[in-house]
Amino acid sequence: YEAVKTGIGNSMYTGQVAIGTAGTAPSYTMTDTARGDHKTYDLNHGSSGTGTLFSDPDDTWGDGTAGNAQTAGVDAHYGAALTWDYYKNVHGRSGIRGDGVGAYSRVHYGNNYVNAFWQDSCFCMTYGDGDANTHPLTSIDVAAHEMTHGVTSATADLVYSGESGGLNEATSDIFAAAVEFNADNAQDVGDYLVGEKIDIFGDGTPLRYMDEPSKDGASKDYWYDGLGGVDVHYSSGVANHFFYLLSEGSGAKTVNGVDYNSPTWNDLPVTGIGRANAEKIWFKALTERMTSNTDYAGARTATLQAAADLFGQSSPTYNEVANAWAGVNVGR
Ligand code: ASN
Ligand code: ZN
Repeated sequence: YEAVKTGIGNSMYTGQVAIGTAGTAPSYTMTDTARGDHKTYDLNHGSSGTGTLFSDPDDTWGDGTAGNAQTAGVDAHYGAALTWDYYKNVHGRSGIRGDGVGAYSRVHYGNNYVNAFWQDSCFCMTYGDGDANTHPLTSIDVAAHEMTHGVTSATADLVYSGESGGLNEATSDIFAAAVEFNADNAQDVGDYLVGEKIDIFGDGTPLRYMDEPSKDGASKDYWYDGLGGVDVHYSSGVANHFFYLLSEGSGAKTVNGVDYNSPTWNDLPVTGIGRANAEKIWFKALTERMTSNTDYAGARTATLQAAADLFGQSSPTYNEVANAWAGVNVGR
């Protein structure tokens, strides 16, 4: 038994945060003993292997700038911890597979690499440093998005193409938002935007908008025959939109200082059931009802079954699930 150490991390996007570390002076490592020994490694611009496990003599990590190699490690390690805590505290799931075993993170992948990704093969996630190696893709929502790909693989295992691929991507965006809201970090408050911190476009706009996905110029707001032929990062828009409508309702609303305005396909209103209920429904549907080839019609059935199990088939909550799907042109 080794007592849990708590290091101090100076992150890029979330200020000063506590991170789980292991060891004793002068050789601490970025190993989160409270969360399945999740480790974070420095690829130092390489693109294979695990590079070097982050280590530090005084357990104070990073300086909040991209110029310090530890900084991106702090953000990735913190994002993994928040995601672990979310699944544990909100859904009673211990780790990605529910077996208490941590994954690992790799940062500083390649050069000017503007992406992040999950791999089942290593049970790990990897982050580039972004444009000019100065915008690491290590925000809370991106970390939660990637780690959730692991959860999806371990559960519904939605095939990453066609409509199931869009549902796979949406699941990552939905729980990315959920983790960010639940993190309650003053420097990165929860929102229904994805990637607003990493500034991929250089103009402060996010990667994706859940209230009206088409605002990104490519994502789809509503189901149509042919949606399965669209890139999974855009066909996800329909389920992201469903989740927003179900959580917050249609029309204009401000949440944590961000203005949203969510339309519906049928112009009928949807009354929000609250984020916490919507999260429970999507998680139960993902882990108990969806399978690898679930499509949008199947996702509707799966979430209605989950809502019936959780709230009852004659509950107002169940009816709003149907209304939110109708609002995105699924099963009207
Ligand atoms: N960042 C992307 C994602 O997680 C990488 C990919 O296209 N798989 O969706
Ligand atoms: Zn993804």
